[in-house]
Amino acid sequence: MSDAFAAVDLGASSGRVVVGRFHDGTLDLEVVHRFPNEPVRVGGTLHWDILSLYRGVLDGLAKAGPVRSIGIDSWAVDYGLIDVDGALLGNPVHYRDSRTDGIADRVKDLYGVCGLQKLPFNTVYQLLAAEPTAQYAAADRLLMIPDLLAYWLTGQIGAEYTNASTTGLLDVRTREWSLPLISELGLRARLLPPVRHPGDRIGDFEGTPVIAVGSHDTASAVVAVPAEGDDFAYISCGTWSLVGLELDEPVLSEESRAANFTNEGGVDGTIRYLRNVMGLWPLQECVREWGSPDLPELLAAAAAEPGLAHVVDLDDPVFLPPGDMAGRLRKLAGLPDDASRATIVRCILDSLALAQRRAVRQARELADRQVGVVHLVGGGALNELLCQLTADACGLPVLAGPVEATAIGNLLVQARAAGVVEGGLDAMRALVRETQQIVRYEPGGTPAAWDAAAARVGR
Ligand code: ADP
Ligand code: LRH
Repeated sequence: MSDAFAAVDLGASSGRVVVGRFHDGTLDLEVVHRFPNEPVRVGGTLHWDILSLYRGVLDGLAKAGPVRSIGIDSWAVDYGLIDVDGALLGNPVHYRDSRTDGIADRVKDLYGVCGLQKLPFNTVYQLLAAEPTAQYAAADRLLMIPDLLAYWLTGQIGAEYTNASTTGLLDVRTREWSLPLISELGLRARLLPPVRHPGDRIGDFEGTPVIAVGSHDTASAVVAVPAEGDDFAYISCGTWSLVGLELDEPVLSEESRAANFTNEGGVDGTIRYLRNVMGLWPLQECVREWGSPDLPELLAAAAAEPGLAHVVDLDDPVFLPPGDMAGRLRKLAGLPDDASRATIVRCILDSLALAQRRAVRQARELADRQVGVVHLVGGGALNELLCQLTADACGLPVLAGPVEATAIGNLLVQARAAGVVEGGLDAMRALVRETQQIVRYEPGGTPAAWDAAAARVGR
């Protein structure tokens, strides 16, 4: 067992259990179990298949063998409601479900309290959509997805801070639940369990400690950004691209609110100042519609297409829900019905690089910070074309990797809690730099072409 830890990392497209072994300044990773995360529509509502995910967690932990501790992270904003007996009330609803349509516009602006970008699916809007239901009436506690899984493993309830910071109900200044806001919105404060922090011990699963990590996957990913110094931007690139900076304090200016930038809570008291960019979701959806053709082949064909021939504003909320993604892209890009898959994929990747450039530039200006390099972590780091396009679009070097940044950030926080790793974020990042593969992409291409493309999408 020695210094082995298990990270449970649930992304919107797949889950994995990763064992990390720390030894003499090295970190070896082994993905011991990977399982799909496939939402299910029931009675018109899109749900997460939470029991199948829990099965994946249990199978993964069994394969992991003896470890010093377990940490769990997942995508943000979604939750399960439990009743007074601790039973789950219904399957958690997927943030891409339409039940929140229009709700954010009916509620007062919350930016001054929670500092979050207005996304239709923030937990607060989901709760307001759920509030008239019998399920809500019967609920005793709300548990965010990693907290729900930790509850099933340990019997202990709590709300891990980084993920709680994505609900819209946490005060960005005090870092505690905003009781005045909760009551003003007519919600029940009792639903929200006490806040716990990365490094806290949650309880035990079959004799193994379960430790709170940055349970928001993006918070764990940012821990493992292999940056040196502070003049970096990061892109945590998977289903979403989370594009931004690490700050000590939130930015709550009117300009920041208008640009829809978020101030999420990070590990070690940092602020994740970022915006959600649509990420690889449009590509994932096209690949699903097309019957899962080989991705590397598709990307090679896209690389051979002319660049910036067709671009769309990928931040357009029209792309949020699942289904007929290629049709929506063709319509917005003005492409014919018989546009090839390669053309569509190139359009997605050019448009994603353009949206990432916009977010990097805005973050830099709004936070008044220098950015000399962009770190791109997550599954997107495997997409060489996207990494190069991002370097070209931003006019900055892109350092791509690690692919499993989220699991690594999860493992590092556990290892530190156990005293196996010492120091702050700088020390943890140095360990990532020294042990993981990182690929550098230099900016090339024609900056004016990206300016022209930005003008074409009107942003
Ligand atoms: P999430 O955590 O949101 O589920 P990941 O970080 O696992 O997302 O990234 C998944 C994405 O990574 C896929 O949608 C795909 O676009 C990209 N990806 C995975 N493998 C490859 C590969 N071999 N080449 C290029 N891209 C890849
Ligand atoms: C990425 C992520 C992102 C959230 C979204 C719901 O997986 O956690 O940070 O905004 O999912």
